[in-house]
Amino acid sequence: MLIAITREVSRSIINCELTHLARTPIDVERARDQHDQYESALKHLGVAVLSLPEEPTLADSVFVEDTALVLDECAIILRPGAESRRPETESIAKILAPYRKLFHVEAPARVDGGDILRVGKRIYVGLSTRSDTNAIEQLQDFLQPYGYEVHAVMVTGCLHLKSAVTQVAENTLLINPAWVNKNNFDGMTFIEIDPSESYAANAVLIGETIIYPTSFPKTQKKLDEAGIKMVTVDADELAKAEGAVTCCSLIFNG
Ligand code: CIR
Repeated sequence: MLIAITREVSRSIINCELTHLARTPIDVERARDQHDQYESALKHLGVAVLSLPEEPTLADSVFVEDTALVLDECAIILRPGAESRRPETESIAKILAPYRKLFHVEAPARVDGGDILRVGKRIYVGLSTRSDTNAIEQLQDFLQPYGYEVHAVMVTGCLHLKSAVTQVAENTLLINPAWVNKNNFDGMTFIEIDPSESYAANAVLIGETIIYPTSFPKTQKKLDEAGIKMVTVDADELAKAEGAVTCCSLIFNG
C-alpha cells in the first residue's frame, strides 16, 4: 500500500522563503482548503494519508517533500538549503523511523527534496540555490550499496529540479526545457510544457495517474493528448509560496 505523509498548512506561511516570486498575501484558509483537495486526490488514488498537525512557527512546513528522500530500501533525512527550514526534519525523522532505516545528510551539505527526482534506480539531483555537490556525494555514499546511480543535474531559472521536470508515465518526463536540459535524462521520452506556463512541469505520479494543478490548461491539453490520466486540483494559493504539487507529500510503499 502507498503511504503519503502530509502536513497541515502553517498559519505563518505568509513568512515563507521566496526565491523567484515577489511576496503577495496568502489566504491561509484557502490554502488549507486546497491542501484538503490534494489529500482527497491522494486518497481517491488509493493512497493512505498520514497527515501531520500544523507547525505554527515553521512557515514552509507544509512542503514536506524537502525534508526527506524515501526509497523502498531506506530513507535519507535531508538538510534543507534554507536555514529556516531545517527544524522541519525532526518530526519527519520520527514518523519515518518505524518504516525505514534512516540515513542523515550531514552539515555543511545542503539539499532539498524538491531537487531530487527518482526514475527507477536513477536518482537525479538538481544543483540549485538549495542543493550542493557535497550533499550529492553523501547521497551517492548512502545509495550506491542499494544499486542506485546518483546524477547531478544543472538547473537554472527555477527553485528546484522538480520545478523543471517530473515523471508522468513509466518512461516519460514532463519538462520545461528552458530550466533544465533534456540531455541529462538518457533513454526518456518527453512532454514539453506550453512555454506560456513556466511552472507547469510539476506533477505527482501515482501508479498510472498524475495529480496535476488546474492552473495550466494548455499543458493539461498536451498531457491529455498524450493519454496521461489525471486528477486535477486547485493549487494556486500555495503556488504563491513557490510550492507545487510534489512538494506537499512524501510518498512511499508502506
Ligand atoms: C521554499 O522556498 O522553501 C518554499 N517557500 C517552497 C518550497 C517548495 N518545495 C518544493 O518545491 N519541493
